[in-house]
Amino acid sequence: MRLIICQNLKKAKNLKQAFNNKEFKFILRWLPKKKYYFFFLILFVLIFVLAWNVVSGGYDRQNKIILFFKEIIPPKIYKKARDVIFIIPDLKERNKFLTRQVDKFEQGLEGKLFNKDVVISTNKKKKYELKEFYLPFQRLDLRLGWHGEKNSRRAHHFEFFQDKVIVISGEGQTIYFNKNNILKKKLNQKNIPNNIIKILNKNNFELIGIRDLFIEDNQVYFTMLVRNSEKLTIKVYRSDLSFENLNFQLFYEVNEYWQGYNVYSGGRLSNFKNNKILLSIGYNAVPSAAQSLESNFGKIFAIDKDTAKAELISYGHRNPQGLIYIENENIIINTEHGPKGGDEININFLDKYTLPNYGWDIASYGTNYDGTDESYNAEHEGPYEKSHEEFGFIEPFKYFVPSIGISQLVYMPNELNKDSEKYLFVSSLRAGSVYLIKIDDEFNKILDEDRLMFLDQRIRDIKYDEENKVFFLIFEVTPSIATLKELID
Ligand SMILES: [Ca+2]
Repeated sequence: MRLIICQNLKKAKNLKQAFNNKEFKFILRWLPKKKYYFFFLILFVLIFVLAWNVVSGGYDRQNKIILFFKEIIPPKIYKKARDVIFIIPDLKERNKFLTRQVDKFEQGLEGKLFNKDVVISTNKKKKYELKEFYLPFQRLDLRLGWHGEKNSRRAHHFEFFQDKVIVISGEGQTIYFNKNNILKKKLNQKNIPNNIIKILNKNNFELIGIRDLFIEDNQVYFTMLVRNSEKLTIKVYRSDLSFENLNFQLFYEVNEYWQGYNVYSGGRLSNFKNNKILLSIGYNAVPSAAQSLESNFGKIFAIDKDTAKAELISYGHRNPQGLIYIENENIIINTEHGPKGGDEININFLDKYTLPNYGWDIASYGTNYDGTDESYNAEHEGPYEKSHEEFGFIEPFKYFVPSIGISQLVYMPNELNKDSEKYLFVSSLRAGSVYLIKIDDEFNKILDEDRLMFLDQRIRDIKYDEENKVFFLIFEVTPSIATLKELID
């Protein structure tokens, strides 16, 4: 309609002629009566807001309406719409983001507190105080997409050690700060020199990314993905703990390679029992590997801290990027990314199972990214099986469709919660949320679910500090160290 009016205005020699035009009079007759204007105005605003949500990054990845529109509109079109129709809101958002980047850059290693907010859970309306402190690391570039290889070096991880927090950047920079500085306006971060770049240069490795940091018995471990003459692999390094200098040595390597960068590497470390630590390895886009006992991919291993001998604990994993061991219960809980849909929380009851199989790449509640549903497994034709149990696999304790981009989790035993119940706090990248999952005493049932949502954030790592009664998180878009403390009314 606007187009016709504009065309008429162009054609007409003067305004009077334009408004006398037959076509224009026709339009006028069909224009809604005054009382409908308000309705149309609201409709227009709604469409504008919805469309902005579809084209911008700032929407809830669990919102089914927006996801539906995203599904039917090709990415090229909504990216074009973002750059043309929504240029002003887009630039405004971009400007806000870049201003924050400059602020982060200029404050150096201060670890400045730059955001304070109250977040209310969606279901139970629990209130949490959120604080965000700068991390002096590079931002995740959302416009590259989460699978951009550069973003692989922008996932950062942290660990507590006594009264300190140690953080490793995706590029291997190590820093620390005093835990109690979260009560102040600055974390006052300090750099710890390390030999990671030396290791890379000496071995002619290209760094693909750091996948976890873990501390036990005064030793620091980290996992690293490297490219070595065109092939990729995963390695674990270890150093005596020091705040002056970290001198890492090779601790464990799988000596198995995959071609081409992908995001299915796993790489989490966790405490375990019998002088061992746990390591998760993803399937690395190698078909059938997760189901094959000949391959290290798609597995969770326990590695002896003295001999570095690996014991296979479980298999059939896709991309396990969350991993904990609960000593009192003798269970391992891992999270893993599904394909499109089908993110999982899996429980390994060590007293009950021997070498459990979690089903990938035969069973999954998700489908392939391209919309097809053909299983990757060479011996299993046709779509992924939904039921795990029917095929002798362990059913996920919980699965998420659509995917939340599941990352790390924290177990909160009864004594740490106000209601004296058990909880899992599960962080997510895609959904920018922490899920509060109330579970029964036997880890068999979900009693209740709640969610804390942080729009425009991706949460890579989460841990609970009992001393300050706060969760520490890593948000990777700015990036920042965030803290979450429940507010008691
Ligand atoms: Ca599974």
